[in-house]
Amino acid sequence: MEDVILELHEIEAVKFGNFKLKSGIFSPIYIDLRLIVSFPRLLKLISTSIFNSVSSLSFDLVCGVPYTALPIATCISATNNVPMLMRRKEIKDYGTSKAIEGVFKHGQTCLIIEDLVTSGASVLETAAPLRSAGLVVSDAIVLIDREQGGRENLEKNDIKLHSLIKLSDMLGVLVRHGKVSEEVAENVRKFLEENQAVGIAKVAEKVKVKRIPYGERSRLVKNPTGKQLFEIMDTKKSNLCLAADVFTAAELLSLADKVGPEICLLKTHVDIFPDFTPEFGSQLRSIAEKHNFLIFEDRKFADIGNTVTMQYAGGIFRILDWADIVNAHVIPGPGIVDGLKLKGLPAGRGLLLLAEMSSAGNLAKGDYTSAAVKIATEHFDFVIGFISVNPASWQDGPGNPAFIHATPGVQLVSGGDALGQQYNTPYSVIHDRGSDIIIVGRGIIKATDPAEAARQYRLAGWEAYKASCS
Ligand code: 5BU
Repeated sequence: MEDVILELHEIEAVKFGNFKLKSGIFSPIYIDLRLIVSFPRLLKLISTSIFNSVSSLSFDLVCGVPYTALPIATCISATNNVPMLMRRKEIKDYGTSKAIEGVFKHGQTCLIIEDLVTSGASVLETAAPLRSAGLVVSDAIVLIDREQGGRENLEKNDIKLHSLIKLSDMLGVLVRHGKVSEEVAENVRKFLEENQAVGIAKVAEKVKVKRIPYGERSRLVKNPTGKQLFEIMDTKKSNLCLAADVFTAAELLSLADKVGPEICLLKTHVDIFPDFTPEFGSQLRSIAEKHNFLIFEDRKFADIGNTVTMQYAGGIFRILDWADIVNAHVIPGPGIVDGLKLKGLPAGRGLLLLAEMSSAGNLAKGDYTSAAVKIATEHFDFVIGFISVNPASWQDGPGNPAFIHATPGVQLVSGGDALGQQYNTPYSVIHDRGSDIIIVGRGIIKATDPAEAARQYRLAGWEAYKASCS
């Protein structure tokens, strides 16, 4: 490895000094491996060394973490005849909208290749969509491990990190060859020690409100459905709501049974279904009981109080009979909540108010969001929380912990669709933005294996929740 280390230093991919990092902190070392594409011989040497170091592992495919590791993965793939996959950093709204490009079979093993690991977050971001697509990801190989908590983080997520060079070893080699003084090396060692898991600590600082665990919050809730929702989340270790936007009621029932063990909530748009029958409600409720989740009809009521009472209880769909939770816009003023409450409260149902929306250019912000919070507070017995996107940014943060926040527009990679939907990752939604529930539709239902995709989203959402509790 000495050759690689010395060459990296030679091309100034590793520099010593005082560098301001993205996080704002100053680092005595700076590593920029993007440069290696300009040095084909070195790129080849790195790729060969990486491949040789994983010769005892068995894998069917390799996938580089975008972008710096892509040329390394490409070299390994082409030289050793191992097929490669590419993960998109953003899912585009045209073409096939796939998160993973390339040909693979369910159950194949994929080795992740990375250039530099600090907290391990980038490796996890690549592992999640691979796993959702049905691939097995158990190992990752990195050129340089900065030894700042990445190994431990990945281990917690069942990924073993193999590294070619540990930063501490690199320092040793450079000191031995007179490239840096012992004093500079010692300064770097001290910096690394003091900045363990720097990426994670940085995000934690941004969260304004320390989270109270879901189980404890259930005790603060008056409404029986709101209380039950927190309890289910706590019991099932799930803050995942499936947006089951499939084409038929039959498909929805089959999907609900498959994904049921992973979710706390199933969200419907019942007016989509051409095959809706009066039995739909009781069929879905029995699946919900079997797997212990609640049902949320995303009806988005928006009329005056009198009209919404009829829309809620009557018509073909008789939503009140089977949906534990519905939601409403606050555009008509508080009368809409009075109307829905008239029917919903005696039945023990709960209501979410739309305080924010996920779509680009939506008007639910500022005073509108504040009005939703005020109306909710005045109807604490019936309103259980909000549809929100960034409650941590609200003037008083997510507010009363009895209220739950559910956020749509979630995928494992950020991006959007052709019609204005905007996606954030589970970690961003739960940890950074202070929400409680991730609402995921196409990220799960379009996956090859929706049950496995749901498991990945559940784990991602739960990890983010645990990180924000600690
Ligand atoms: P997607 O496939 O994950 O984009 O589905 C999102 C779901 O959440 C879909 O059922 C929408 O109707 C719903 N949704 C939303 O996307 N944005 C909003 O602001 C609200 C609901 Br409210």
